[in-house]
Amino acid sequence: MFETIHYQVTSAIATIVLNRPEKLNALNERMTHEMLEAFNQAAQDEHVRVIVLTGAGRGFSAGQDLEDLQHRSDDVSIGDHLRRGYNALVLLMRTIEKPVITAINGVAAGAGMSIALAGDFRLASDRASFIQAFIRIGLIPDSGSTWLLPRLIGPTRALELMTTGDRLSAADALAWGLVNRVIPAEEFEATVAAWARRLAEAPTRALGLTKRAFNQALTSTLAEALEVEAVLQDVAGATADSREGVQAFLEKRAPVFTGR
Ligand code: LHQ
Repeated sequence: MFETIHYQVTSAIATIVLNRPEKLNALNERMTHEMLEAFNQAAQDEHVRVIVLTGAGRGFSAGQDLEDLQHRSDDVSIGDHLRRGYNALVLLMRTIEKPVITAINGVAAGAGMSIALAGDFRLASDRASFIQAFIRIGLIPDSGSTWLLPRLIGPTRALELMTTGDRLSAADALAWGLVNRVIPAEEFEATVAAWARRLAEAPTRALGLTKRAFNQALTSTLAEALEVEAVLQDVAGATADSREGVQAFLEKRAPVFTGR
């Protein structure tokens, strides 16, 4: 049973809701570990074909719970705290071979912003905003922000956000390429659900393999990327969904993908 998050699977969509709204879903140790557990469950559940992560209330996540941090016993260093929790979580989100939507309903600050960035599809409400809050408390960006942010918005803008801790609006996040869409708050839930449904009906294996090839290519040479494509295309080409896609095209009908 989860205490700090809600986890629900409906129609092949796993939804994880961060649920400490009174603290803008600030992350304590329990919450980070429950998120890890939920993502692992979703990864292993063959009925799940897409994962949505969002926040309850007016925030997505305000990052590390600073009260919790202050009361932390000193036998675990901050580095180990990161290694055991946030680092594992962000790596899992990026390597799960199912699409992950981060539905950013409100403010995403510190590690909360890093986790928002780790989604494959980042959908923001027009009430969302983004803060590299680390510098405001004398820390450096963590939980993947140093790697993810410059790749999404370029080094100039990334370093400015990291060193000023200034708040980025949803509109600027869209203009800078940090999010896929900005959606009016009243339409947010329905629009996220429509994106999730579309992804849940897509060829899941091919989506997962695309994610693997895409992520590997971010750190490889062209020659390496071409080889990864060739290897993974063998795998994709042998799936039932690929056979169905070709068959449906030839029969001039819409394909029905099963995720296998
Ligand atoms: C909070 C928090 C919070 C506790 C709002 N903690 N209560 C670092 C170190 C070690 C290990 C691992 O990782 C990290 C990575 C990090 O994430 S470092 C960055 C940590 N996060 C921050 O520094 C952000 C702190 N929060 C804020 O600056 C503001 O709350 C923002 C700008 C996010 C939102 O501002 P407002 O909309 O004005 O809301 P608020 O400040 O009034 O917050 C609402 C409540 O939530 C409030 O409690 P209260 O009892 O007064 O109603 C806040 O104290 C609480 N809260 N963030 N991170």
